[in-house]
Amino acid sequence: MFSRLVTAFLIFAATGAGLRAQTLVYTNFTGASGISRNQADLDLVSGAIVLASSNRDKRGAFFTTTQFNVTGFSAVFDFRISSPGGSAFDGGELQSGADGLAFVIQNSSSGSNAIGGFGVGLGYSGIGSSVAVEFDTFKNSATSDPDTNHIGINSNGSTTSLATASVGTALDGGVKWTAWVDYNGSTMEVRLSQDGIRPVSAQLSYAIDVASAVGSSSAYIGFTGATGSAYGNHEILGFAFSDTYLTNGISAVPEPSTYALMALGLGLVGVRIWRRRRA
Ligand SMILES: [Ca+2]
Ligand SMILES: [Ca+2]
Repeated sequence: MFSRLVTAFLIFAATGAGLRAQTLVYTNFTGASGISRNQADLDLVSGAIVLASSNRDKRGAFFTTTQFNVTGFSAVFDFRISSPGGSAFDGGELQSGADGLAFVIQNSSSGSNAIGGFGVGLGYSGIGSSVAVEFDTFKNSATSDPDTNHIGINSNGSTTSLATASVGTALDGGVKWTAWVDYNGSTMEVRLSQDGIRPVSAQLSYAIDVASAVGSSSAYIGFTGATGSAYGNHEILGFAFSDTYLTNGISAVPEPSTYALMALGLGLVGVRIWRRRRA
């Protein structure tokens, strides 16, 4: 019940000499404001956003309707890929389950309405001025995929990755994954786990100038996903983003009750700082 009331917040917490860090939190997406859903569905029961359902040739995306600083940031999100099915040949292999999803930072001409290609495109292909972290469950020879279960860092709407890492456990096994993407201004790190605990070491790390890649110090933040002849159900369950890099990342997508307490705590801190400066 409470989770239906608490969906999305913007916190503006005072940091240092007048700088303001923006934190975006979606404990789920029921009644969520501040995002544009582009061919992606809201699951009214769970509050998840379904980027692409377990059917042929689906694609979907959602992005923030405002831009956030991307010169340094920390993000965490929960996702689930379930019901892998269908089949398609690629590279001489008959595969089932496809195609995956991506966390996307973009400043394309379509803005918050951006959506990319089906299938191998992961709903991301063609979205220019962008950087993406892909979670890819289908091995495409056209994009030099290393295997049927990997993560990668991509840019400028290309699904041929700049760097990849194989994942040992099936991404589309129907279990909730938590993923962390942290960018300190020079290196992007990706972590993921099924126990909700942020791994000490990154599974994938890549040096990249995000501001140059998107052509701006700020960009729209969101997700894309797609299916082809093979398919799966691709959901984003929750998402939190800080437009300031945090050394230890964001530990988890806050639970609705925890988040209400955290927001209250930050509010009180803000009041204290203000009073001290006025005194
Ligand atoms: Ca692929
Ligand atoms: Ca790939």
